[in-house]
Amino acid sequence: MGFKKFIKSKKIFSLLAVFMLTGTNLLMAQATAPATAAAPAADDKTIMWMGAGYYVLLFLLLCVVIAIVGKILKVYDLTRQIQGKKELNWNGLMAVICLVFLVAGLCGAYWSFTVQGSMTLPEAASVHGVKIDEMFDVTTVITMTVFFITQILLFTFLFRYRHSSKRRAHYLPHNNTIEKIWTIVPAIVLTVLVVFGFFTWQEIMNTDPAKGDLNIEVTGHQFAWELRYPGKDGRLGVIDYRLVTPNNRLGIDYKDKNSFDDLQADTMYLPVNHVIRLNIRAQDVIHSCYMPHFRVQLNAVPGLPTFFKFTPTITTADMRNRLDQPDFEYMLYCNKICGGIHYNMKKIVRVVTESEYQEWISRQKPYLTDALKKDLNIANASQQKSVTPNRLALNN
Ligand SMILES: [Cu+2]
Repeated sequence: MGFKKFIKSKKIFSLLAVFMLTGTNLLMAQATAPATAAAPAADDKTIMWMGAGYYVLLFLLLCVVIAIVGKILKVYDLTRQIQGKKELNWNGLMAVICLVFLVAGLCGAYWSFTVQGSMTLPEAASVHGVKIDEMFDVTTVITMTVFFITQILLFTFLFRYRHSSKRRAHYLPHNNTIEKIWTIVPAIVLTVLVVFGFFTWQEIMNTDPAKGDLNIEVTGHQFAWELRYPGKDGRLGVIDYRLVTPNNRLGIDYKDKNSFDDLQADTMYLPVNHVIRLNIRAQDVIHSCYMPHFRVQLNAVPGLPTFFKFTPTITTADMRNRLDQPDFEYMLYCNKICGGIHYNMKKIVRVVTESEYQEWISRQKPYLTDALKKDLNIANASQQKSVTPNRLALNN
């Protein structure tokens, strides 16, 4: 086979497509659960290979079935023609296939709503989360109504107005009324949705900076989140990126007296029904602060401190009871693929009662560690040393 013929060969391309499909399937396949003692890693690999192979085979089988049905119909049509009978009505057949496709598609849409729809978002555990869900539901109902009406119309029209030698197609070059309807109706619906979204967003973001909001700082860096809580003053000290050192990872400026009682924490504790102001920062690349249960998501952008206010409404203990999962935890994730170990950027979030929160916060360690104190003293001493000779020089 010549080279030109070889690269034009459909069979070669089909095989290549199958190999690429298999490869992609294998590369993208992820084990659903981490390897445990009961199901070691080797078993996971076998499941992955079997899963990928199964779908490739299923796809090939479907192609073969379609090809065979097509060939059988073709042979049937040719036989009828040889016998001098009327040839097969391909237009009618296509019209029926359109109806079958409509029914199968609607069943598929129903299946994806009932099976996958329940996986979209967990129960909202914050005040504004309920409003966001309402907005989501309204948008879904409107778009799905349009989806079902248009799909049913599209395929039933294809069936109803299939080609017929007894009928001539109606030529409709332009109709202003139709143009107006399909421009104005979606414009009104979209305007309502956008205005609805705008007011909800305003309500969430433009709250008064009331006293008593709990300020928590969350700083993203490759690849972890750092938490900082204010001390008794309720205020977080100023940060300056130029002050970042191994012992002062956030670059806290100790010229600001609010900094001295700041606390560091490993788990994010939130008192229930308390307004939380999450101050979001990033140190290197863009991260995204994502807490799905609270419907909180905001990018963490280097050099652009931002915040998100929310009020958690369900304690971790309550949620464990509701879900009947004794080890359930709320989580803070990074929702921006920020590098190789992006998946590692998660923190446990615990919503507790006010008294539990007070007890927990009293046990947290100050950010100003002994090592950092030592660092700061060393810095002061060296500064003094460098200043003294200059003064002497000036005096001379
Ligand atoms: Cu990240």
